[in-house]
Amino acid sequence: MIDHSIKLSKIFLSGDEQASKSYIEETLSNNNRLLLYEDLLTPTMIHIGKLWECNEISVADEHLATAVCDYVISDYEFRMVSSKPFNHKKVMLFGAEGEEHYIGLKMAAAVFKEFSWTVRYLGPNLPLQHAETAVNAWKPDVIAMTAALSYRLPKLKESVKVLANTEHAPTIIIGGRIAPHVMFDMEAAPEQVIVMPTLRRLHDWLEHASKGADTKNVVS
Ligand code: B12
Repeated sequence: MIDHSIKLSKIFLSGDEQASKSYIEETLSNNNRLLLYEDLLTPTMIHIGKLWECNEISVADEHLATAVCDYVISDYEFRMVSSKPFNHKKVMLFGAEGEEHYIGLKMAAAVFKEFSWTVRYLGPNLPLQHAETAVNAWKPDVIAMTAALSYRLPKLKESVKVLANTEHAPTIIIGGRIAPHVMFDMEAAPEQVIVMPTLRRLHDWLEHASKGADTKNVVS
């Protein structure tokens, strides 16, 4: 897929949404969400990040590529919308306070929908105080958060502490680029916190939960 992600990044950078869609349709022989998200779009955006880091593209270019990627996800989800009835599980997703990276979170929301969860997607950078209010009002079974940068860790820890202790005691899933580095925190974190670096891990967990397993205390 590496070649494909390099080619797709060029198309993203041209800003051509339709050409991006066509390239993806030609490249992926089946409609597999994880293949599209994990193996094509994510490496494409990582490549965009490398170009940006090396000053080969501008911040504006990177914004354009992100906008096209966002469009591709929305378009795919629009076409894949399921008529299956919702199950009774509720998930609230958002980016930790200060966190602007949301593409991975949007993908995670789609994976929950695939398993017929009722999804409330609140986007990036949700101030903790407002997250707490929303959780108390809506009482989700699961809160899924994303963070990308290591300096977000203190806010993430604080968020976990506050949200895990809300009345409904939701399970908290932490994803995003930061996830592989959150392990040190596990000892101190409440038992309902699960660190999930990838969408495949989330998919497996949801599959497990859909077979009747408790959504709490599932080893990540
Ligand atoms: C686009 C982008 C931006 C956009 C984001 C726009 C948006 N709408 O998301 C903008 C311009 C805002 C931005 C800003 C910044 N960015 Co930026 N950004 C990127 C870029 C190029 C792509 C991000 C992306 O969408 N990736 C694709 C998604 C799908 O990947 P992902 O988020 O990791 O998600 C995957 C998993 O982590 C997981 N996942 C993610 N969330 C969740 C949630 C759950 C529940 C689960 C289960 C899984 C999961 O699933 C996905 C698939 O596996 C990356 C490059 C990269 N390597 O990713 C840099 C990158 C992350 N950014 C970086 C930096 C430095 C910044 C800034 C600090 C730059 C600055 N000086 O202002 C700011 C910080 C802003 C902030 N306050 O958060 C660095 C981070 C370096 C580091 N040391 O960690 C990177 C790596 C670029 C680089 N190579 O240097 N960025």
